Amino acid sequence: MAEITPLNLKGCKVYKGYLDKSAQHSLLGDVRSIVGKAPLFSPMTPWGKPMSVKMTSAGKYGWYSDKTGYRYSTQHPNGVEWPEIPLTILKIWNELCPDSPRPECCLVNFYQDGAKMGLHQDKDEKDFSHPVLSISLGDDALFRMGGVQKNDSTESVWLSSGDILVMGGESRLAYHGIDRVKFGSSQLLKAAGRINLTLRVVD
Ligand code: MD6
Ligand code: FE
Repeated sequence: MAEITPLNLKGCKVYKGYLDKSAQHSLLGDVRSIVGKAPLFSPMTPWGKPMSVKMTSAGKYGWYSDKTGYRYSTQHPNGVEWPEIPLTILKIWNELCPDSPRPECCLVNFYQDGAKMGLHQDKDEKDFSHPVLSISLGDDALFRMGGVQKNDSTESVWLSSGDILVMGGESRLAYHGIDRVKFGSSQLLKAAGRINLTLRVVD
């Protein structure tokens, strides 16, 4: 993969255009095979509303939410173990996070029909010294990045198919979210939608 210099978004590294079209299509095949084994579902927020983003996971752990809270689980809500994280996805982690241990969760987020994700911190992992790497596929999304306090100032960037973001160091616990998706802006998926993969070290 070509060396590219990341943009700095409040301490988070944004690698625009990291994956070319063929790499994006091959990842899409990997995502389809994950979803074939572990179907997408709408997690329930602790306050009892289904999230607008559908999810599933690969790896030892999957991210899960219901009225008792957010957590990692070794099983899909239907009772099966999560599929393995595909090697193509692990290879991207090794390229961009070479000093970090292997990720144990690849969370798959699927945005359709006006789905968005409110400002949140990723803090269900044990060790925040490890980064979270995120891969965008499909439609463009407006990603908002803030600071460690919920009311810190924010900056936004449009994430396109093939872009990769690494949230590590001081930005690891910063608030972030997806304000909106330009549905239909990418031709990667047959229908409109956006897929986001996040890789995390959990234990
Ligand atoms: C998304 N991403 O791009 C949502 N979290 O759909 C995240 O919530 C995220 O991009 C941690 C690190 C990177 C991310
Ligand atoms: Fe997040």
